[in-house]
Amino acid sequence: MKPALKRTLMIGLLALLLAGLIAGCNRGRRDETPEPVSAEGDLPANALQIAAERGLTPDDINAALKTFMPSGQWDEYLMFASGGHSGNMMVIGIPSMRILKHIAVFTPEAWQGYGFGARDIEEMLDAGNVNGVKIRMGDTHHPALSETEGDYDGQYVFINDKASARVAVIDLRDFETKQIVKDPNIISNHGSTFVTPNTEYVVQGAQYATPLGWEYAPIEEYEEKYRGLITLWKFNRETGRIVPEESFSIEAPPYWQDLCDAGKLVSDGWAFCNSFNTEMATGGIEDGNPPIEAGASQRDMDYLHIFNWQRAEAAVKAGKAEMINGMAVLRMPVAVEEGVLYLAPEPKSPHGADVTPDGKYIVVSGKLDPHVTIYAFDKIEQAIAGGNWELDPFGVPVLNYDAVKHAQIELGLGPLHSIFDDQGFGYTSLFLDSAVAKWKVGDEDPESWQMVEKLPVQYNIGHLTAAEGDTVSPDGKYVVVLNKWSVDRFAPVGPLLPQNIQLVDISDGNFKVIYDMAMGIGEPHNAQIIKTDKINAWTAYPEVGWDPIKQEKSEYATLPGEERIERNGNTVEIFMTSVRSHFTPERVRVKKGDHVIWHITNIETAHDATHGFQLGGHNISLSLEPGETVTFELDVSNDGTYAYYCTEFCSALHLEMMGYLLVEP
Ligand code: RUQ
Ligand code: CUA
Repeated sequence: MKPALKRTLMIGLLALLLAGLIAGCNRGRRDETPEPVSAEGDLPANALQIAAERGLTPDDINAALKTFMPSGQWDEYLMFASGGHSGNMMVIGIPSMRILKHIAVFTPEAWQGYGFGARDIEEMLDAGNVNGVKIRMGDTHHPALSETEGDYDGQYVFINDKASARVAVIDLRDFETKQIVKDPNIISNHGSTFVTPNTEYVVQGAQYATPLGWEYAPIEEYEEKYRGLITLWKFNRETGRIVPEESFSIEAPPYWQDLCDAGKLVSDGWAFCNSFNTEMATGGIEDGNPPIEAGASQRDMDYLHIFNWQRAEAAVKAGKAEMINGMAVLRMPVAVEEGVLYLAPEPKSPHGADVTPDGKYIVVSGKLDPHVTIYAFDKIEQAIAGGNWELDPFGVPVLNYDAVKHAQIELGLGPLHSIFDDQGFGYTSLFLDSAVAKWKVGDEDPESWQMVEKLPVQYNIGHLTAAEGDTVSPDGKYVVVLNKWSVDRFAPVGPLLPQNIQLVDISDGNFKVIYDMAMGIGEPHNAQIIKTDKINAWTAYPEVGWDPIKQEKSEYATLPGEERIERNGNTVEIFMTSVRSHFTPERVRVKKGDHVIWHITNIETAHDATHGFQLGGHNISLSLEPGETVTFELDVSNDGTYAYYCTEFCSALHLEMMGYLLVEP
């Protein structure tokens, strides 16, 4: 056979193989729909037999029918759940509870090329470093979807890192982290992230008080030098970035600010954070002091922090803030003077503060109080207008409890967080009871706020979330409870057990657990659930040569035919492309001691045509989504022969998608 003919045949064969492979993957939704069963129709003859053999109860069958998603069909909702001390976030389909994605945020994840060489990502992670220490972990707690007029708009999601007081921005066009900001004045945050109704600001409450800038001060000087803080991170929707220069903080007493929620509709402009440890306990059991948990639980009341971010913004614009470590801070006396900051007593070690969908009430749960306490926003306004307060030791007005407290509902032990549905019910997690309390959201009549029923869940429950539940118009249908301590629910996998989620059906008056899901990673703190069709994610980047961090075409975009290796002294710059099933160039020759700048453009535009790139011996792992350009840099300090290859099984000839890095001595 002539070599030319042989080559043509080979290429033809390859093309066939590839076409077959691509056609073989049935990727869309179900294309031919068999007749669904009708309500009067018969079930397949063996349905009951299967159920009987598996020992299923009618409730089990009901649960299975409500959660099963036929192959290729999409879930109605997406849940964005924190991954806790994994430092990342998870996307889970509801009602199937299928895990769709881990989004790397604070912690490197090799499979998505996050934090293993990609230059822009390293720079972004470095923006979250603390005093020069590279921070490559996090403790994510509260995801917040961006909102327009108090409704999730599907554009962005934010999440905090409690451990180092950082906030991240994730763009929902590609579900990737775009920015990490570090608060320069606090070292931990918790009441974060929560957005104002038009995502003007991302609200962040501190947690453990330190001197501002966490500089050293003896713990004996706690009251004098340690402070709490509430930060309003300004968000620019057009650039998709938090703007630290336009952000500001409000100094607060060294009570430990906890969960926050922004006001909405009638209470727009205000935000609410509760606090615990108004005792200002600092522990020291080793010195014979009461342990922190006892010291911090002595008083009957802690303080709900009530602040007006619009007035704070105006005061900052009027030059009334002080710059502290590069951040505008409204000091406490100024915040009080400007009518920005108030406190209201709240029963025993509160945790969650949640604003009702109509913005009229704030529901506070005291961990050590069996009630939720409901504050009426109009009563808060009246107390403020009427000067109905006393001053706390820091000169902050404490509104009269009886004047602002509207109602209380006794729910059970250890209430933590509340969420709402579309039928006028609230749901509160009961940590100690391992249950969810359902209660009637009342009106001006305090007696109208009533306990309805309690649903036992199988673990100690922390947060709970509902479909579109933090918006001005919740959907109802589903509540997801986020648990700790799975004990005996799953087959043993060693002493470190998976943490868990349960799906609760609340449609049509139901109130039943219909799915148990192990997350497989760290504690799911909070989550938000959005309608899937509100999200318009890209299937490929808009142009070949895309820089996902800047969300524009990269200056290093390399098109077919432009591949090259340029040497300039000791610096070698590589412009590479990837396409099924090769990298070009396939041989990269450098010398020991060279500095290598390596750009790779995935020139594919097809849905799902991702290539990966790992370079043995160099800690490099990249993910090249269709159209993406990635750059990494290397100081080549060892000579030798190294292989780089594609990590995504992208075609039948994926194993051949490799090349050699030849480092001459
Ligand atoms: S926490 S279980 Cu939000 Cu970090 Cu309450
Ligand atoms: Cu590209 Cu495997």
